[in-house]
Parts: sequence; C-alpha cells; structure tokens
Amino acid sequence: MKVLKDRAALWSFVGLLLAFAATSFYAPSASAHGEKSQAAFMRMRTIHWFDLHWSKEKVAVNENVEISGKFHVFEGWPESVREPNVAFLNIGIPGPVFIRKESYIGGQLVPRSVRLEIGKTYEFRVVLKARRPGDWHVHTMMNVEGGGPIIGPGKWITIEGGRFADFKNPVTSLTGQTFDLETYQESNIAFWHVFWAVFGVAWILYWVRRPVFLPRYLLAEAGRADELVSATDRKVGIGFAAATILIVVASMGAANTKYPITIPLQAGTMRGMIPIEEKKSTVAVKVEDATYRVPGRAMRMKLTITNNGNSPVRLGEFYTASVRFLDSSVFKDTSGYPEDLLAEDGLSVSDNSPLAPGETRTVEVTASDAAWEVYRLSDIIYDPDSRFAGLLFFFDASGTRIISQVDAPLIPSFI
Ligand SMILES: [Cu+2]
Repeated sequence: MKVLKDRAALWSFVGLLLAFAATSFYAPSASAHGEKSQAAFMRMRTIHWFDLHWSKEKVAVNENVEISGKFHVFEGWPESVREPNVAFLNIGIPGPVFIRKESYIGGQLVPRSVRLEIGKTYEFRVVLKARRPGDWHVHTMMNVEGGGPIIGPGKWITIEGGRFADFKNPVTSLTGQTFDLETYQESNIAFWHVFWAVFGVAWILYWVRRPVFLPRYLLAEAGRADELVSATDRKVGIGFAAATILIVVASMGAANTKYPITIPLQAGTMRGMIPIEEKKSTVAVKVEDATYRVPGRAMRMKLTITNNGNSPVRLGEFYTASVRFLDSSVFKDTSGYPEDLLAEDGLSVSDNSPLAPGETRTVEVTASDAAWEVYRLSDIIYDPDSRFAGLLFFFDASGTRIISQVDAPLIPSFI
C-alpha cells in the first residue's frame, strides 16, 4: 500500500514538473487582441475605421491621449450581426490601463449605448487618461448588441513616467465636493463588509464554542433536541436579530443624512447621433471581378473607374478590415498608423496615371502585404460568405480626397 502511495506521489510530482516546464517555456506575447480570430468577411463588411489619429504614442501616468477618427457603418451589414441599433463606442485595452475620460460621436458625449444607422459615416473622439505603466495595444472598438465586439485598428501606446499608485481621477459632483474616483468610498465599502462579516462570524462562534456535530446529533436523535438551546441562547438570538435590524435602520438613516442628494443610475440608449454630411463620390468604381490566391498574401481586383469630377484623380489607397494598402507614389501616411496594418507600398495599379474628368478606365489593382496573412484576411476561405468590402481613396493633384466604397464577391484561385 505504501509503495503504491509513494508511486502515485512520485508521478504526480513528475506530472506537475512537466506541466510547469511546458507552460514556462511557452509564453507567447499577445499582439493582436481578438480581431485576428474573427471571421474575415465580418471584419471587412461591418465597420470601416479611417482617418484615425492618435495624439501621442508615449504618455506619463495622469496624462491624456486622444484617439479620433471616422467610422463608416457598411451598407451590406452581415446577416449574422444584429443591426447596430444599440451599439457602444468602446476601447479595447487589457483592463483599465487607461481610463476613458470622454468619448464622443458626432460631437456628442456618448457614455451610453447609441443607435447607429447603417450606411452612415460618423466622426468619433475618445479621450483616455493614462493609469498603469506599460506598453499597451489600444484599439478603438464598437460593441454591437446581439452582434459582439467589432474591433478597430490597434496601436501600441506606452505609458511611462509616473507610477500606477500616483494615478488620480478627480471628479467634482453637483453637490460641490471634489473626490478621487480611484479611491472614493473605498474605506466605507471595506468597513461595512468587514463589519457584517465579523457580525456573522460572531454568531457562528457563539455556537461553535460548544461541541457542534456528534453530541448534538445524538441528543436530537434521542428526542431531546430542546435541551440543545437554552434560555440564554434564545436571548442571544433575539439580541442578534434586534441588533441587525437596529444597525440597518440607523446606518441607513445616517447614510441618507450624510448623502441627502443621490440619483439613480443614468441609463438608456441615445438616439439621433449626427452623421457626417457626405458628398456623393465623384469617382464611380465598378468591381469587375476580385480574387485572391490560396495560399497567398494578396488580393487582386479588376476595377472600372469613371471620374465624374472635374479634376484628374489617381488611386492612393485601398482599405479593408483595418489594413491600409497605399500606393506611395500617390499618398503617404503621416498619422503614425500601426505598422503591422500599414502597407506603405502595398497597392499596385496597372495604370495609375491621372484619370481625367469624364474618362473611364479599367485597371488591375493588387493589394498585397504580409498583413493580409498576419491578420488572417486570407482566412476568408473558411468563411460562409466570400464577399469583401472596403474603401478606395482617390486623390487629385491638389491632394483633395474622394472616397468610393467597393463591395463585391471575392473568389479564391488555387492554381
Ligand atoms: Cu491589440
């Protein structure tokens, strides 16, 4: 028997060691945070984030960073995602390493869920205050009720300078006091929870001074249960009950006196978000066909482009699912867009000479970059709906931008 026990102990120990070794050698660093594993066609066909701007890449604790930009709610919203009638502008970070001081859609403060309209473009702005030192991958994101999280591009922001413990979150209430939300009422919460826990423990201690189980069980079995609770016990019981009621009522009164003005939780979806007034695009684009190689790192489109404007234009960028493919001879990014999502010269156009007003041209466009594979847009091969969507950005000689949206089936090619 002892031998058997020793063996079990030995092998358990070996198992534990193995598990420990396996987990300590395998320590992947998470760099993208959820979006990669989501269906590619959903990322392409839900929300298009563009014109993103990050006010800083390095901040100290208690300093603000502002993320602003626009998002377009795609017309061909997928069936499996509920319409964004109740959506919430969120920030994707590993816990409150920043706190969200303010967030706006169309200039309006949006602490609650909002109603977004399909097909509209909105401007947003989020003000974050740095809290915990470290390197953080900060995403803009939209939570859609019945649809899940729709994750925008993530950018690394470093919080250095200052200590976590120095973080302050002061708020001035309408009753005129200023307090730090980081610690407000902390001791009060601790006091009452500890108080009632001790109260409960005292009640149990009162009884467990005497033998608890076997003697009581036998006495009860023998039909002498009454002897187990004495007259003093009853008095103590009544004392505890009365004290409980008394303390609850008195402390409730005291709390009401100390905080005479309180309001219920403010809630409810906000309607009437104001979208950006958009001019109709002056460049008409027709997707003749679109394909991608499996396996591969690129997608190819045959586009028929008609310039209905009055100045010659060139194609500068194709955006899909947070990945930006640029033709660097037309347009260069200066916003500090996340490196892993920016293909600075990832867009090649068979003929990207200026397209004169009134002219129509059919071109072959190839968007290629490691990001196509790294962000698993290539995984559209596994999706039940092989259609893509994106934005095309055209520029005229003066740099004026014209946005056209594309949306078409995306057919794989295997040979
Ligand atoms: Cu991330």
